[in-house]
Amino acid sequence: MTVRIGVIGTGMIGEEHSRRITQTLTGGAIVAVSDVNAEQAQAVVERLGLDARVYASGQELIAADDVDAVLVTSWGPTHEEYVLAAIEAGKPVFCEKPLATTAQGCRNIIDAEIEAGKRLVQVGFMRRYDSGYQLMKEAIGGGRLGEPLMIHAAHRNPEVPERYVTPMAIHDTLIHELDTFRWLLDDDYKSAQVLFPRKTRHAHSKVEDPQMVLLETVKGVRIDVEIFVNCRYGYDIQCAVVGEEGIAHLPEPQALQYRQAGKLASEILQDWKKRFNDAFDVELQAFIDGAAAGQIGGPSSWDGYAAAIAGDVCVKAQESGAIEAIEMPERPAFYG
Ligand code: NAD
Ligand code: ISE
Repeated sequence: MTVRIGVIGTGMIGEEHSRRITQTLTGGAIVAVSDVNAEQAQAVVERLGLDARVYASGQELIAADDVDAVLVTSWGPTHEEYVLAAIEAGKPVFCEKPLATTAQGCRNIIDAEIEAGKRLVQVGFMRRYDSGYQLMKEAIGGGRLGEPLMIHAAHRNPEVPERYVTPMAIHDTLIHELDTFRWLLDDDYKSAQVLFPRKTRHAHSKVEDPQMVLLETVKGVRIDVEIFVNCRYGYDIQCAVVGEEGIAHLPEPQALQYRQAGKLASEILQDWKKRFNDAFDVELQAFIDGAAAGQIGGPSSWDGYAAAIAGDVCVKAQESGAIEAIEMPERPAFYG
């Protein structure tokens, strides 16, 4: 069975995901697209050679009889409305991060999904599908490291545009780590603090850069994450889990080593698309297979909600400079 997919939001990642579903993955076909910028949607149809109808609105696309499943890849503030509409229509929906821009928005989605009686939402936290992070999870779960005690991590981008402002370091960037560490450790957060080191001269006036986020989990694991979005040299994701019996480091992306001109060197990626290319493939294949089987798995609405709650507290901590408490409501049995 081919899962007939409608894509809402045909910008950068909407096009990327449409390309991979059409050219790399199996079992799915893009039959519908929609974007507030209709010309943009039409251009993607033409560039990718899709046999897809362009809908004037996301709501019409969701309601279409020949759309079995929905991809929401529009701007964050529009996600909640589309995910709710897909749940209402009983259609599986893959939603890029963030699930919603407020914790309340995520809660609304959870309530609707529970009301619908089955999981329909997969959130685009693709790091869970990255082979390096999966090895780390196995090492932690298998007890090889003993109990995890600390995580040292970094999320570095070469540069960010003018529209990237201080809270985006949390909502746009750290949000991936906020999900990944909960998943790696099978734990939740208890507190957050954000420190601002000396600012790089490469950052524009509306963004504090770099930032250091300090998290504590319920089980007492201490985590430090450096967010440095104008680091200049490349896109660099680092993670080391320190356990009682040893340390596990996230593998570096595969790269040739050169011995040349008196130097030993290897290239550093510049772009998150390449760094997580394989993870995006695996996550979307899982969504297509889940939609075909009527069984959606992977990062859930609850995970989107948990990351949003922690993210909101981190933004509060940016503003207060204090250690702020993170309180997670009890997880409904529906989410296992
Ligand atoms: P983008 O600006 O390139 O594309 C977003 C598209 O959504 C635009 O074409 C815009 O016209 C369209 N849009 C806006 N409002 C809409 C509406 N109401 N209905 C339909 N379309 C609408 O942005 P992007 O970089 O592709 O990011 C899109 C989403 O994907 C964001 O939520 C972003 O956080 C997420 N994202 C995730 C990753 C990841 O690593 N998982 C990476 C990049 C972006
Ligand atoms: C971007 O929005 C993403 O989601 C990428 O995965 C992330 O690493 C990058 O820093 C963000 O800008």
